[in-house]
Amino acid sequence: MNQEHFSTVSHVQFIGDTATQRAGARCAELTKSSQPAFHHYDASAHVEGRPMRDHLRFAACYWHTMRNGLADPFGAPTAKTPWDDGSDSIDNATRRADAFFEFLAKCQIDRWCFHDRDLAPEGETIAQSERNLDALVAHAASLQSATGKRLLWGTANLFSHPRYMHGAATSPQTGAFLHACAQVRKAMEVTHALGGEGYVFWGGREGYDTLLNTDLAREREQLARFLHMAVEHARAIGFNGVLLIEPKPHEPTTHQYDSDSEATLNFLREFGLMGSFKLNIETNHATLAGHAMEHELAVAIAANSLGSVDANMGTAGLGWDTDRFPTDAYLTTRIMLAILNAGGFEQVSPHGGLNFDAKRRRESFEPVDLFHAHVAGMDAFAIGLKAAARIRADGRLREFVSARYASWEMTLGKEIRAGQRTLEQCAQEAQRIGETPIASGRQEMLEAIINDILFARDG
Ligand code: XUL
Ligand code: CO
Repeated sequence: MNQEHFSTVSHVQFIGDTATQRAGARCAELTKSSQPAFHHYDASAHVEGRPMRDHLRFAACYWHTMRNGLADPFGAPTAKTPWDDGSDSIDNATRRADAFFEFLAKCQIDRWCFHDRDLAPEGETIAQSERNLDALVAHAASLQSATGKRLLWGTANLFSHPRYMHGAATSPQTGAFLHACAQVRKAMEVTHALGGEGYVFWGGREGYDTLLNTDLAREREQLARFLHMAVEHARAIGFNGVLLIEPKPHEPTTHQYDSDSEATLNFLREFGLMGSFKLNIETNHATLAGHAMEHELAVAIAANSLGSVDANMGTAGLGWDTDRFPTDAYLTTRIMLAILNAGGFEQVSPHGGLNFDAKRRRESFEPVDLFHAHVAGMDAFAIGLKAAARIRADGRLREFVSARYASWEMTLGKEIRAGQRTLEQCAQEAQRIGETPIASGRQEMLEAIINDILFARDG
């Protein structure tokens, strides 16, 4: 990198850094001078025998971090981006990439994610768009080798251009479908060229605004065909990364066909795609679907289909996909508990990670806020990871759950599960044993146990 774009942020200190071992005083000083600092995340510190870096596998996203001017439906962009002249030139796109990789290095984030159109400007023709993308991919490849950063996943933006207003794969017109094929073919190839660990499909407009003008059955079939074609192409080019679908119920559409984990898994099963895709679960999408994030994770994990996580959070009661940075430590604890209980990313999805699909608030417009925001999210996940490990080490939760299902581990329960008992036999058994004692679910007790583990008692 020739030029420093974030000169005000020399580098983000972290508590394991030898220069900052005596973290308390140093952190206070850094906070005073408004320099961001890690208070909980220490990349090389071990939790459950593995460095935090490997547990959390953080990624920053290009679209919010580099391309989101922080406009909202009522107001102009506010973000200060001194490296960006606002033009669609390749020079400008190259400077942005430099700034982004400098940011990754200073913020100690090992991975990144992008859409084709955030990285390089769309041209007048497909060929021009591809040349633009090639130029930026070549630059990103050199930045990756200079910095050791890795691509978690790439994707194609099939929702911004007016041609996709009725959908991309699910458009009523073949023209949009064909353009989507061209974009996905290229985006997948460059993801592969950059060593991407995954490729994401988020169906932003793959749904409907009104059923009055929509043939839902036909559109779902189109989407399935498109995904089959994408799988065949991935195999043909030798891309062995994980293919991911990112469920979301709505926004911008009234209804999106991959609305939540269960609906998406049903869709994949119905169209013979189950073995080819895993899910990229996003917290704010879970919220919009009316689910807890841990519900979406549990559904995906139960189907051996958790692929990756878009780490953000919504705003209670607002109903928008506000994509806030995930600073809620209870939320991160629940997420990390689900992931650790499933064996960690290493076991459940070695190509997965925590991608900050998150944007700063419109009022947090200074470049240094990019650091404050990511550091806050990383620290919250470090807190969540350590808290989840403490909950697991404590063991009371796990013991309670296994005790709750104990009768299913006895001979009769095992035989029923194995399909060795008929309904008739079970009915006779019920008559023989009569009513059995029922145990309490003890939800409040369990919630108190978690508080007890998470928060130190006085004195
Ligand atoms: C939109 C969203 C996307 C996907 C990638 O809500 O989450 O940014 O993550 O297309
Ligand atoms: Co997302």
